[in-house]
Amino acid sequence: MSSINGLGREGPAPVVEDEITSFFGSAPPLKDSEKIFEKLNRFIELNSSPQAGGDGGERRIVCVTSGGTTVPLEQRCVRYIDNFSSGNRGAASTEYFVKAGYAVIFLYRRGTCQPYCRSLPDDPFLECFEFPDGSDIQVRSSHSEAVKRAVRDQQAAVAESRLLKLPFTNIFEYLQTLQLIGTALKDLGPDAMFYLAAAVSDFYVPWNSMTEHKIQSGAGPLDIRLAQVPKMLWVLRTKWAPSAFCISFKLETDSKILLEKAGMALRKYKVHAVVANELLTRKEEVVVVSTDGNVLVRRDTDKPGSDVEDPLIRLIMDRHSAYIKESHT
Ligand code: 9Z3
Repeated sequence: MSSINGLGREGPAPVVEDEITSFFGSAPPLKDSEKIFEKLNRFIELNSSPQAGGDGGERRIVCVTSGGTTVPLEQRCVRYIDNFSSGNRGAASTEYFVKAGYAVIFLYRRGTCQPYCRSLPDDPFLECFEFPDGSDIQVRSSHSEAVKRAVRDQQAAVAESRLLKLPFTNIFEYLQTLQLIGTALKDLGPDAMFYLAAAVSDFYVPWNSMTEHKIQSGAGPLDIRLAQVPKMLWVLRTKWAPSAFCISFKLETDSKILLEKAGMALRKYKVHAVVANELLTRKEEVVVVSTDGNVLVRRDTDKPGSDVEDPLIRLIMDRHSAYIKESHT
């Protein structure tokens, strides 16, 4: 049987499944996995009730991943390899999804950009407050509007159960938490979406071949063999949440290969679209690559402070609506 979202026979070889089993089998246990699971199910339940959508419908839920994963080199980690991502894309996209009525599970790298904090200074907590003439602490007038907006919007999103934040640092935590989210969202079928903006490591050191203690520099030059991280997109699309609408991202620094690589990812994983972006221009424009063709999405340069995520999320939401409609016919 074929379906609009099934991977069918073209999916990657079954060897991927063995790699995935071995990745999860050898990974250190996810801390607080039961609490995370409970939080997730509560959030999904609250947003799946007929009242949640407001106009009688259920609220759509999107998992936005954000920030880069680390690859530890030691079990008691002192050194790690990192992946570039400030988290701005994920944070901005989350704000636009919430504004549009989605409930967002924000799976983010600790310490990266957070929703509603983008207009605050880099070190918001310390920069935003002052003690005028020895009186009590207060928000600096120059930051007052931005702080009020950030606090109000973030608290409203959390109070209305529209935002659930789940942190990760390394590749193990990221993929284990994504698996929990994927399986928890399975029953939502096409109403669920994955928007995978996190920069995920391609290579890692398997936990059982990693040294426990800090690598000693006295031992001379270091040779490390990195294994390939199994392509979890495949398992997300075929097993965890096969009916969910799925958007992945492709980042390149060479514009000449970007669209070709995005097209390859689209065909290989049968995601519903790949958002292709180049490192230097990622805040200005992206190309949404899908079987309907390529769409260039640009930030509105006439509007100061506008985000490329504004038109991008509108386009993705329209595609999601069409997908839900198609899935029900
Ligand atoms: C992206 O391409 C994101 O748009 C950025 C956002 C990481 C460029 P910032 O967080 O940047 O706003 O600073 N994310 C996906 C990157 C990635 O690792 N993609 C993999 C690939 O290109 C596929 S999962 O192969």
